[in-house]
Amino acid sequence: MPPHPPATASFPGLDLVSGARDRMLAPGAMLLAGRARATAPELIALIEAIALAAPFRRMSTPGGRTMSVAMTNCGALGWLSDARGYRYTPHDPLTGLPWPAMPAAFTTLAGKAAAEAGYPDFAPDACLINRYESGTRLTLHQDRNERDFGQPIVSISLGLPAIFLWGGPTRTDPIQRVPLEHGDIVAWGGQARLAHHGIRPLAEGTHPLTGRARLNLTFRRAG
Ligand code: MD3
Ligand code: FE
Repeated sequence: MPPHPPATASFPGLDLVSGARDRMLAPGAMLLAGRARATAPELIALIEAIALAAPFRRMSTPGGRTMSVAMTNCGALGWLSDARGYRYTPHDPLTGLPWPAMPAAFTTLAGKAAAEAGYPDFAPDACLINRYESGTRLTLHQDRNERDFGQPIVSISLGLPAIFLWGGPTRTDPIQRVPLEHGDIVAWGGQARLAHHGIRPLAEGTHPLTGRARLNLTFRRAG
């Protein structure tokens, strides 16, 4: 037994030390715990500015349902869902304008995280911004609308915590639950790139930086 337990071990969720919960979730998938915590206030202010130009909206699924997650995008390409299917477009259909540019602070942080996870040349051209409130969920799915599955995906969690669900390449693979907290970054590539994943319905709460919401940035090389 070590003479002192790690300073954060008894306070799950309150570990303020970046990296204390780092782990490989599976080959190709790396949790970089708390890595976005220091820049979070800046990231949130940038999201608010993006949402003034390209408002959060709940999209329709090809099957005619309305998603519970509110979404917007920045970068050269934005992810869309509507009656015609899922795809990336250079313009916001709500305004007819190009999606707001991806802020340098986003690109830099996503690139650093990818490099730390073993993907050194990640240059995202798409950033999907998801907003969850109490009860909002994302059902199990794969991300397969991108051109090159050899490119990783980087996701940054801000605000309220969530339980991330993830399985394997087939729908019936066993599902792991991974708590994601404010400032956590996950990089997914290699064998993990086509894993099924989702978010459990968000629990109620308030966060000093995001209020009653969780924000997630998903960086992709789409084109
Ligand atoms: C695992 N968003 O928008 S990002 C999505 O928290 C999406 O909003 C979630 O899944 C969110 O498509 C989680 C984490 C993520 C993204 C892509 C993955 C996990 C992944 C691709 C393969 C495996
Ligand atoms: Fe996804």
